[in-house]
Amino acid sequence: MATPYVIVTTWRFGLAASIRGNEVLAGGGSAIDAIEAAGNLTELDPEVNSVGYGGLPNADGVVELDAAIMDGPTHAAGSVAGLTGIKTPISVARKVMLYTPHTMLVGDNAKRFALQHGFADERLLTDVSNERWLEWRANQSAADVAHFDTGPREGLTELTPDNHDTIGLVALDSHGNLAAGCTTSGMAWKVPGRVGDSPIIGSGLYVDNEIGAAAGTGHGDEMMKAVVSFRTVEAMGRGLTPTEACVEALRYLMRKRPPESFNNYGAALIAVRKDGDIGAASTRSGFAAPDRLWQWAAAGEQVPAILNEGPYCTPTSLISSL
Ligand code: SD4
Repeated sequence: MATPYVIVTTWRFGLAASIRGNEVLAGGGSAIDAIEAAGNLTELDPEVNSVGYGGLPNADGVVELDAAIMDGPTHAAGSVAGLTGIKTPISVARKVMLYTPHTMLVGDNAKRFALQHGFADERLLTDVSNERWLEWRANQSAADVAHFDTGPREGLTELTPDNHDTIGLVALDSHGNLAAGCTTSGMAWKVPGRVGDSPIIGSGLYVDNEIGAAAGTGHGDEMMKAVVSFRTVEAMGRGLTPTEACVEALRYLMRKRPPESFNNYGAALIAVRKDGDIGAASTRSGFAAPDRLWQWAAAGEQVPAILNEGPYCTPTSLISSL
């Protein structure tokens, strides 16, 4: 019997991506094809300033992209980090999976690999992103702009409303197979060379074709310390619903890290189970600024294409309930 196909994605812009992925699934396409097509839609949209083309740059004004993709049936994965000049990093990640014996390529050599595979070298910084970067830089001290000269820093990366909004993607196809993806320009104004959670298998995304798939968005420097996507899938394997599993992984993260880690910034997860049940959870309703309302999108055979919100679990409520 055919499985009820479905795709789930992060953030408001995920709605258009989910609709795109759902078209692939409705045509009998594979989960991984749906993930790639959906991810590409967001990557190529210059209005989305946190993914692919039009993404906000690092402290040097260079757009550095992270992306990964994972296939359920083969348990294969591909990943790129610190990739410059290529508009569709999730497709490069898929080529890494298919055409190398490796899982992850970084920096200049990831770009070299992409060019060898026919990707075009293009300018990723739009005029809007460039303006935003110039504005940010004008308000920094020389030491801050240099970043590496500031000595050891207490606490966390400085967080602003600009810092985030990765697209995480999970899908189940009509053949009963799962896949996951994640693509981002990472934190705006990051230290050059910084790699977030998104391209890290188990952190930004994870799939077990017998259980389910999960993907994340949020404070990558924190999330990767708790391997949250792997935890979510593993929890579904123990019988939790997708939403319960996302909540459990976030609880673990917040129990391990100081509450201040989540003052300005959040962590959110989406998940799909092998039977088509879907869910999500976030540490807060808005990340860093009220206009960055946490929303997640879904579209599928039995799921209308809609944006969803919550559930939310604040550090204090979770910590006091432990
Ligand atoms: C990162 N996790 O690079 C990404 C950013 C993000 O919502 O998803 N923000 O840390």
